[in-house]
Amino acid sequence: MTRSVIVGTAGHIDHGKSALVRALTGTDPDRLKEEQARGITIDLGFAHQTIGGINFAFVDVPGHERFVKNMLAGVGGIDLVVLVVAADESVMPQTREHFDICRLLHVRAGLIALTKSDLADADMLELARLEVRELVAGSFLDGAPIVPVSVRTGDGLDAFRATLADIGRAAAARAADGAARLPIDRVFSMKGFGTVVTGTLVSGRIAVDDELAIEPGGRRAKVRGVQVHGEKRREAIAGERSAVNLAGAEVDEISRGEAIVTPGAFEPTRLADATLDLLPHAKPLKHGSRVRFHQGTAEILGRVALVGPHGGGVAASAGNGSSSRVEAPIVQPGARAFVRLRLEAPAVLARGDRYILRAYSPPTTIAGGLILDPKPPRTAIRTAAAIERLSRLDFDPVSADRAAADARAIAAMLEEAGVAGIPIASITSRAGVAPPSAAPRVDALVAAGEAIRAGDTIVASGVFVRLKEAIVAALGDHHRAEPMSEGVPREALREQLFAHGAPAVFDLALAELAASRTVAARDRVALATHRLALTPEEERARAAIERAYRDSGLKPPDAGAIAATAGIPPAVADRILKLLQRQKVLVKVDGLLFHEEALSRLKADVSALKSAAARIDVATFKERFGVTRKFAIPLLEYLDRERVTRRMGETRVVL
Ligand SMILES: Nc1nc2c(ncn2[C@@H]2O[C@H](COP(=O)(O)OP(=O)(O)OP(=O)(O)O)[C@@H](O)[C@H]2O)c(=O)[nH]1
Ligand SMILES: [Mg+2]
Repeated sequence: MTRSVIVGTAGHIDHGKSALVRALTGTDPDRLKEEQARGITIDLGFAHQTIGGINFAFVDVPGHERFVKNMLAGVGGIDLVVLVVAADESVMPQTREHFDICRLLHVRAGLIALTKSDLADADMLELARLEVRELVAGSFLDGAPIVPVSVRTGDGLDAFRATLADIGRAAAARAADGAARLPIDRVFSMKGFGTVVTGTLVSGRIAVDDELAIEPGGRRAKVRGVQVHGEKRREAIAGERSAVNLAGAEVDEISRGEAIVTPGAFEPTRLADATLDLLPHAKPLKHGSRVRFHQGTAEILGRVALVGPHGGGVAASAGNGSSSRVEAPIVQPGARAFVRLRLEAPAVLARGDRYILRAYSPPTTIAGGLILDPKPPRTAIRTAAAIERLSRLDFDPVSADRAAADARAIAAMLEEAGVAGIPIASITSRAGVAPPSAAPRVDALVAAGEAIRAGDTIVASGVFVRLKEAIVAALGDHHRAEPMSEGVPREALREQLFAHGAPAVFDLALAELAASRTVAARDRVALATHRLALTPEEERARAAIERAYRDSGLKPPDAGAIAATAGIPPAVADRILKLLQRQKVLVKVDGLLFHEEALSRLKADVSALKSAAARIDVATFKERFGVTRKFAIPLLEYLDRERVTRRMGETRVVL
């Protein structure tokens, strides 16, 4: 299959971006009436062409400073950039701004088109070349080809195509094994098809019949059709400009900025921890500044909370204690910092995403950065501990061993999640791990003894060990305080130690403690070594009461009478009666207590009547078991509940 490469244009207004795309593809990317009338690009334009055996998809962006937000919606998914500089005007403000944006987004490759070469003489061309070299020095475009072209004369176009194909060939492929993710840049309705969304598939695959989610919001939609470069396809893969026909979603329910994704792989979030690079010519950035956050095709208002400086460790004013406050920070132009982004609407984010910030007003590009944790816990941020935490989550997306960095991040996230643990599903978005790698990653953590898996949740091993210790300690305390209790009800123990934890984790801890014979876990949980400690008086009372109930069978005396006859103080009798019920020696039936043996025997006797196809009514029951109506009615109803009999009118059948 032919490689697909997505090329974005960038550059100042009127420098010939759209004209170049048209010359290369034969398609005018300025499709809006207003664009054609005004001769400028307002919104994104799209065109495609096979050049040198590569399918190039062009995303043409507007240069006008008022439409930078549209440029940002287009540049997110590109593989390489054509920085367009008109030879007769050279480097201008949006040349710089667009270039800054490409750098902040870590666009990896590109080339420079010195357009309108027919309007410049040799000196002007040389000057423009020099200025461009100076602009890109030290960046990803340092040393990139600078190709003079004229769409008027056609000069340089062949050389440009050849250079573009070379660079396209070298562009890295995108992750097709990741979760499907397509930030939407256009939504429209097509006659006979219904809703169509377009965008760059930045990861994963989208195939016909896939069930996808539209995030934020989580609405589901089914893929009815897929087109890439105007051709019908069974599936689109990462790195392709795709048009997706959706069933079950109306055009007015979807907008640019949303994304279609694998359901469950991305949790929309209003909070994200990130690195931030402030541009050298931006103003110092204050804590709490209101900004425009751009990621994918979305623009969301928000504020930047400054956590602290990047790299240089903890600020000198931070002190030593991990809870000490860091001095109210400010980011200086050109510096990098750790920040927490607080968004006013949810975003679809994953660890490793690049983002751009523009000032609230005037809306100029000021910064960009890397998402480290798209779902951080709501902890204090201006502390040395917060800086330390972000240092652990930090990674260099270009040179770092991503798997090792993500493993470190998962370990840090696990630790801070404590007893709540993290759902295995969320390591896709929070740790940026592709879904097929999530299970092996979890297996590796478990094998390395760093985590415990319980159901769909993983918790840090340390947390799990401490939980088991806490269970043992709590049971010890309980037994000392209440030697007559056989233990703590399971739910009460969970509430006491683990109210915020995942139930499966608690169950696993108990199961392991039971397997190692440390505890006995039934309805109540006790240490395995626990024996009921009854005083001699209590032991005598227990024996007397139990005997009284056993001997009286289905006609037990009143509890008070038993105590009085045996000379047991009421308080002691009360404790013992409760104990015998917890131990299920005595069973309560409609307020009456019976010995368990008597009830078992009754059930067996009644069941035995089945062979005789007998029916029982109250009179026969009274007669057969020698009991009065006072006992007969509750006992018969008890037998119904136990499914030994079933009532039919005035009689009962034995089941
Ligand atoms: N002489 C000459 N004119 C050119 C050349 N390329 C573009 N132009 C003209 O420059 C003007 C602007 O070109 P566009 O391609 O619309 O510029 P743009 O960069 O897309 O502008 P925006 O999208 O609004 O930022 C048009 O009138 C083009 O005809 C060229 O190589 N030579
Ligand atoms: Mg244009």
